[in-house]
Amino acid sequence: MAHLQALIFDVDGTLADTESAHLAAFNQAFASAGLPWHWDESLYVRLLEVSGGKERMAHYLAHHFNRADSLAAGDSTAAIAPDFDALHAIKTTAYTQQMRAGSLALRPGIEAIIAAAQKAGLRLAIATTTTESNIDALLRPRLGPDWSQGFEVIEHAGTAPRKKPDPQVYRQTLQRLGLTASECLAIEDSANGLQAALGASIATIITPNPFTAHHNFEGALRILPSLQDTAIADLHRWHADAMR
Ligand code: XBP
Ligand code: MG
Repeated sequence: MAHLQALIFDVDGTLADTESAHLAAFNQAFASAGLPWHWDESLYVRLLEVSGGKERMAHYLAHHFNRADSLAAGDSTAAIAPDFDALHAIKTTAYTQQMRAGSLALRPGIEAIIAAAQKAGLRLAIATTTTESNIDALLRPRLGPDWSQGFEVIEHAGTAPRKKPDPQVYRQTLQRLGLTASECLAIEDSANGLQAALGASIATIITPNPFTAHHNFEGALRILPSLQDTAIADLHRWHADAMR
């Protein structure tokens, strides 16, 4: 039976409840670009079904934004054909500034489980849809300037362009770890993340958050409110149960 060797962490919504900050950054970018767009929380919960900030904005324009009304209101043509790369760069700058300046804590139990896993000799990796700069902006102030040394593999939007639920980011993580799926556990918060990990045959623990609590988590190994009360021994036991 395969033995647990590595934990693979998602970032947004899993390591920290970052989506409110992402939402604020999107709206800040729309305002600074002079776009007549504003996403409220209820719309963002729906838009989060599309992974990837650029993909999410394109989905919004295609499926939610009323071009005719906007043009009738005299909005600029930019509102109907924005440069998503440029807009996402503005958004990422706004988000990283928030992360570096803000007091957003990592989710309960995250720092402890990372430290305990390292002490127990488990290998750690990150498999996320967001950008490398966003990961650093979140983890550097909270885990210190050497945070990345604790993660042997970091796969992100820049290395895995096909976004969750596509399993690319997890398959590339396994390949770089040199491990099989049965030697790993994934930690996720969303249905897209679960489907991506299961697509790579990785047993997955879900820790939902207010943006994802309503998602379908069928196929998850465990659904936990957080990792606050989870010990490494629990992870080994749950993993062994899953391998039987
Ligand atoms: C969640 C996402 C990301 C963020 C926004 O990533 O889908 O798109 O919502 O970040 P994760 P970007 O896989 O870590 O849960 O604007 O950089 O995409
Ligand atoms: Mg997530």
